[in-house]
Order: sequence, then structure tokens, then C-alpha cells
Amino acid sequence: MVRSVNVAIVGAGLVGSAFINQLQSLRSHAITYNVILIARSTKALVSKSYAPLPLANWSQDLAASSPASGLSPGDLAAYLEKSPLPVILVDNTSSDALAKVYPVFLSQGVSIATPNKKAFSSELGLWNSLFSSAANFAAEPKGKGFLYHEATVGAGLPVISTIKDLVATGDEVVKVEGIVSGTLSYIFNEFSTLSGGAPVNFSDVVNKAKELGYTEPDPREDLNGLDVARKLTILARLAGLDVQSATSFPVQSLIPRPLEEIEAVSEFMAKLPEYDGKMEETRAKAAEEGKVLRFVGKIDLSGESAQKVKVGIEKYDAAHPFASLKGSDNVIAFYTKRYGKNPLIIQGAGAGSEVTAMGVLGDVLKIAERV
Ligand code: NHO
Repeated sequence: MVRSVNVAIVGAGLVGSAFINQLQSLRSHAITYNVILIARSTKALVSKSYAPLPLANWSQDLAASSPASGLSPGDLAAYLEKSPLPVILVDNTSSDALAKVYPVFLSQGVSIATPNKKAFSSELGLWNSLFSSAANFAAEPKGKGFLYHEATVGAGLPVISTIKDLVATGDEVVKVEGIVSGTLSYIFNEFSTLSGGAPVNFSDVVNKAKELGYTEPDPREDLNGLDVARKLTILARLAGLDVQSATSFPVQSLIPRPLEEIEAVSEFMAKLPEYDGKMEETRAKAAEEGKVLRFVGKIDLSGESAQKVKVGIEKYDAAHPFASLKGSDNVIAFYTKRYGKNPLIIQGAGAGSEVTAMGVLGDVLKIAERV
């Protein structure tokens, strides 16, 4: 008999749209995935009877739907609790409010798959309550939902599942080092190269990254290092560190201080070239040593370092795998007791809606096999 699960999709932007398209072209037919809800901030399609929604024209149907006046996290929880089939909430938003109520969903048996970093990188109390509420971690799993968040670090790359497996099988994480921002990967791969060609201005590279759609609409959201800090918080916590929040360790911001308070993105971009000199100095100094600059997150549990987690610019020589990175690829190296001198390295596209949606859909498939 074919089993069925219900799927509620909140957030239908870049990742949400790619997720819905990939769900429609699933090759496995052992389990049927019934989409019962698709919502964005101001619109929602909700199947009151829990019958599957037609997906052929979901985008137009959603646009034509009446404003979702009643879709608070509380209303969503009440709706999902009554689902006659096991239900998976796919949170494709970056909403803090929704993330805060994950423990409620989980404790009422709703499973969650998400690329939203908020729940996992905010205060430590929320992290702890998440894991005591989820069936895959709680001492008393009965009646609880499963929680998967592969795409919170490295998009579709198997980063979260790898670190979880290392720890669960008794390995000890000694050090994690990674380039986990696709945007900052691109910027530094272009700015600081091994080829030694004519130097480019840092602001020109930021501009190009913006034009190519690699940055957030406001590039300061990439340049402030917070996205990397959130990803490092998640990895450090999975490695066993009680990191209080994504702002509780040193994070180097690439935004020149005088430009922090500027409101308009256009004004920020216009003034950024005034600060190219400092970045060029750092790049040239590294080049003299035969090294390149990369924006990296580091977790050091070896006991030698007082500062266990930090995020910022580091220098690497030509032979290092981080030096030859291309485009907007991510790379993460795990040094553990088992993977001692030669780390376990995961590398590949770590940004973009298709690969992120793949990470989320992979989680949905894993949950569906377990519920
Ligand atoms: P969008 O396109 O802004 O879509 C968000 C959707 O959520 C919209 O439909 C909005 O209406 C809806 N929404 C917001 N709040 C809501 C609420 N309370 N109720 C209902 N709907 C609500 O954002 P994306 O790009 O689709 O991102 C969605 C999630 O995936 C975010 O949590 C984001 O952080 C995460 N994510 C996205 C990407 C990406 O490529 N777009 C990546 C990873 C995670 O691999 C990517 C990455 O890391 C890129 C990163 N900048 C890098 O490495 O450089």
C-alpha cells in the first residue's frame, strides 16, 4: 500500500518555489506527498478538508488567494494538529516568530524540515528546547515530530548530517574550518587570486556580486558576517559547544564603520570605494607571502585556543584546499579524532535556491520514511 503524508509549505519565495517544483517531479512513488497548505507573508492556500491542493498552477492560485489574515503561528499549529495524516511543516521563511514556536509544533507531533537558520542560531534556550521536543533527539519520542535542518549550512551539501553522524558514532570534533557563505566565497575568490593578475578593487567585486544576484539586496547583510556567524553557531553547537548566540564570539564585519549607519543601499555602494585602500593593503601583504585571503569560520575545540569560535578573514597558502576554491562554492573541513591530520572535506555549491531546496526536500523524504 502506498503511504501518504501531508506537507504544509510556509514561505514560497526563491527556495520555497524551487522546493514545490522539485516536489512535483519526485521520482520515488513509495510515499505520496499531499500538499495541504502553501503560504507566504500575505497570501495562503489552505485545504480546509486536508485534501491535496492542486499544484499545476500553484503560483497563480496563491497570488489570487485572499489575504491570509488568520495565519499566525498559533493558527497554523491548530490547523496542523488536526491533520488526519502525519504532517511535515516546511518552513522556507527566515521568520523569527515561526522559529520560536518550533517546540510547540514538534511536541504536538508535527515534523519540521527547514533551511531557516533562526531557530538553531538564536539563544541557547531555544536550541535546547528544540532538541528536547523533537522525536529524533528526545528521551521520550512518542507523539513528537521529527526535526531536520540540513540546508541551514552549505545548502544541499551534507554538512549537518555529517557532523551529526561523526558525533553520534563517538568521534570527537577537534576543529572545524569552513567557507560557508556563497556570497563571501565568490567575493574573496575574485578579489584575492592565486594567478597574481592585475588587482581588482574590493568594491568593484562587491558591485559585480550584487549585479549577478549573489548578494542579498542589501550587500551589508552578507558583509556584516552574521550569516556566517549563524552557520558557525549551528556547527559549534552540534560539535558540543554551548554557544550562547551568534553574537557571543568575535565576528569580523567587512562594513567600514562610518558606512554602518547609512540607510540607502545606493549611498553605501557609492561610498564603499573610499575604503578600498585598507582591503588592498591586506590583500597585497598576503600576496607577498604567497597567500590568498578567504572569509572563514573556525571552531577550535583542541583546548589550545581560548577563543573557540571566530569568524573573519584568514590567509591561506596556495597548496591549501581553500585557496583554489571557485565561484561561490562552500568548503568545510572537519578535523576529528578519526579524521586526524587529513580532514574530512565537503565542497561544492553552497548557495542558490535549487541546491538549497534539494537539501530541504531530502529532509522531507527522510522524515516521511520515519513517520
Ligand atoms: P525569500 O525569497 O525572501 O522567500 C521567503 C518567503 O517567506 C517569502 O515568500 C515570504 O513571503 C515568506 N514569509 C516570510 N515570513 C513569513 C511568515 N511569517 N509567514 C508566511 N510566509 C512568510 O527567501 P529565500 O531565499 O527563499 O530563503 C528562504 C529561507 O531559506 C531563508 O531562511 C534563508 O535564510 C534560507 N536559505 C536560502 C538560501 C538561498 O540560496 N536563497 C540559502 C540558504 C538558506 O544556500 C543559500 C545561502 O546560504 C545563501 C547565502 N546568502 C550564502 O551562502 O551566501
